[in-house]
Amino acid sequence: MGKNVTQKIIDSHLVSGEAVSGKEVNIRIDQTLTQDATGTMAYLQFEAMGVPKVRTKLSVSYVDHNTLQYGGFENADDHRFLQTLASKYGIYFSKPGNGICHQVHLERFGVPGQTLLGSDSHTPTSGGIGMIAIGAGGLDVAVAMGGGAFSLNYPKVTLVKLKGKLKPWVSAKDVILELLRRMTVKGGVGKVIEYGGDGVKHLSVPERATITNMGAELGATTSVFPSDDVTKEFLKAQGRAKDWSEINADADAKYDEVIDIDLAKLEPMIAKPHSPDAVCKVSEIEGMKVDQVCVGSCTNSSYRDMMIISDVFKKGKFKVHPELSMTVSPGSKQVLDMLSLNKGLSNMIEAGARILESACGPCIGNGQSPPSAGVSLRTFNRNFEGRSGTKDGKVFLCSPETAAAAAIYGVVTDPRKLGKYPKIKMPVKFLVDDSMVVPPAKDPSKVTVVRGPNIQPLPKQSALGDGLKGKLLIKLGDNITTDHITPAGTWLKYRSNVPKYSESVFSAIDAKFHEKAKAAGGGFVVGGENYGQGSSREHAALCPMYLGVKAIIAKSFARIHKDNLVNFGILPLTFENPADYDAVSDGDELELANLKNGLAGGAALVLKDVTKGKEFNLKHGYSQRQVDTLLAGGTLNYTTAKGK
Ligand code: MIC
Ligand code: SF4
Repeated sequence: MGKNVTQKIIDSHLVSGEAVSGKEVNIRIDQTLTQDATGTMAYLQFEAMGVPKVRTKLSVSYVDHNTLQYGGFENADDHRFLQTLASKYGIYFSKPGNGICHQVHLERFGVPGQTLLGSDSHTPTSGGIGMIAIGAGGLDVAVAMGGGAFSLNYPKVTLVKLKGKLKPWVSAKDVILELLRRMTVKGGVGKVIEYGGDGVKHLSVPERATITNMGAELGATTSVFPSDDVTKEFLKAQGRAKDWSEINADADAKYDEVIDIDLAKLEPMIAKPHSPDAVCKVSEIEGMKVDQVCVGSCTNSSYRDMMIISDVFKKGKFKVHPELSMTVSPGSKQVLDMLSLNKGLSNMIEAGARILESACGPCIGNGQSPPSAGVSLRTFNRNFEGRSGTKDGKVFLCSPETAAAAAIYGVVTDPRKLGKYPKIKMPVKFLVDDSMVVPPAKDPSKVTVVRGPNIQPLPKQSALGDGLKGKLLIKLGDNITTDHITPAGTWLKYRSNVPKYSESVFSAIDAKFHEKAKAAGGGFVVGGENYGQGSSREHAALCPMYLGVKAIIAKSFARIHKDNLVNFGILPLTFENPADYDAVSDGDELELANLKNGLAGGAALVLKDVTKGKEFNLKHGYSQRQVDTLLAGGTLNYTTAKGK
């Protein structure tokens, strides 16, 4: 039987397990990437494994999240730690300013047909180039760097069949927003979203990458495009023709689900606050006053996206509206360099746009937070409440075209009103200058890893006993994001300092949570559907673990977060009957007895609400590996014990 693109790549990397959807398999990882905000922990974990040099084909350590922190040594210390560590262990180091990890990886390192594991949830961006690129917690990436396989549930594969061609002023972002509208933020769980159909050939690699990037918001394992002539041209233009190989689905390939999208019928779309799936047509909210516009992020910061903005402003045709603040963050040094050479940058500067560094910036709440109750239109991928740094800020997600229209008129405007659509040609040759990528040392013995005071040791977890007891510390609703659990923004500088960062846990919901949790000696957390959606940051498990959280009981979990909880020895459990969620209350005394038997499947896993005098059945769905990991108190304990 024929195979689809997903199966071809996963199956050729299978180390163990059966290729049956839903079953756990282990795959070999060719490449890894980390970014600074998750990287410091990942490398501390890698160091703890005692491996002298990475065992991947390629590993890259990027600095893009926390590049320009206000006042203090923490960032610079982190960067120095990351750079010296990379040099010592055979890892390429992409300096701050070289660009956003996903954009740079697509341009300079991604190879069709290979697997990539990244400690950032938008790692699937490289699916645009025909890779199986998966986001994971730093610990999983550390294991992969050490040559270990990556465990995942063999996915279901959804074919998104693209037909025809996009109309002027409608672009790749509108495709993924339409998909989010149809599938919701949970619609992709357990699936790889594979793109096919005759519409694929009309999309350039960066456009494909916009789509695969935001597949993360569907909750998908990853998203992938075939590797075809368009991919070949892109790699050739990057001076990497030798990295190309063709990967197409076989004619008789099977899919678990097929979704049709007629590109020609799509209109400009926009996601309303506070969820990437709250999507409507731009025309439905036209006229709403906009306070700021931000262009950039790993979703929409390619040369093509920047040139759209530049062209709209060309020759002083339009200016940024006087009551609005517009920022532009080109995705990489390559993009910025090319814009500065072809004067694309001066069109933007002349129009009044503020040019920011090639980094994540406002996307992660690092600067340009909206004014109080202000409206911000962003070409980014996440608009979770408070993520921008302004609690009552209203963030909308849209294409660069829609962002440009709003920047000019100061109100939400259908970009089709802007007149003639700029024709942006993909460069035949990109400007290639990798001087901000530092290769690893030839002689690692000469390199000393430098650790400033912000680099704190990893906290430890003890092995699981047979029972857990404690208070229900906090009861939460549906779609709790990792930004709720461990916020970024001004807290980012403490990513290497778990004791300090733990003070941020649930701070937007209950500022005293960390004190309460500590005073109670830890306890339980209850959540609704899709608990832990969003980021891959393992701090969302590590910090609650530090505060003594023992188990999270929810209606359902987001994939990466669930894996992170297991990695750090916190039990992610679900209610057998979701209605039982309503029966428990904040402050209840909870008890989980006979755990070992329950986890082994020998007995029901029963949650006792001592306060209410009630009992509820729970489910776990762990693989044997996960049970063993939890019993050992997390992956580090488990792998160390296995190694003995
Ligand atoms: C994000 O977009 O939420 C981040 C910041 O890139 C995270 C990683 C992190 O929290 O450091 C992600 O997407 O995984
Ligand atoms: Fe950076 Fe934003 Fe992309 Fe996360 S989503 S990697 S913060 S640009």
